[in-house]
Amino acid sequence: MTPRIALALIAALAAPASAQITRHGSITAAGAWSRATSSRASIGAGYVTVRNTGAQADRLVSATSPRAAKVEIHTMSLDDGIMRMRPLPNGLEVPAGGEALLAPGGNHIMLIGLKSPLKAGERVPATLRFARAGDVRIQFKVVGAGSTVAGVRQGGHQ
Ligand SMILES: [Cu+2]
Repeated sequence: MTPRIALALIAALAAPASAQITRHGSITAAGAWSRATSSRASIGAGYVTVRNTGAQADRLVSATSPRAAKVEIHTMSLDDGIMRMRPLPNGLEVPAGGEALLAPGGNHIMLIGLKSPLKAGERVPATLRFARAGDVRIQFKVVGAGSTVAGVRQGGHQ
């Protein structure tokens, strides 16, 4: 891959994440985004990068959104060649001075029981609850369903 193509790819990957940054205490949530859902979908996934500038580890323990009946913190793993997702019972650690990446193919925020489809261009509010930093409000910027940021198909849940 030439450097020029690599740069273009990085730009494409970063595009939906260019949006906004929310800071609360030592926790920063940046580039929250989600993919538009079909009219019949009852679930959606949210992605965000969480940074911890504090001296102690923090933990994303739960999340809520007015747009979903329930919100879970999920991880993804390969199970017999099929990507499956499951809730993280103890949430997700954000190491001191480090970050937790919630991205396609890996950890993500699962919006369950969508009250209405996620539409491209809108911003879906959510609150991330951290063990130390408390509540951090974010907005998932919804991008078109066709913009496959990482080309990951989601398994499980069906
Ligand atoms: Cu999930």
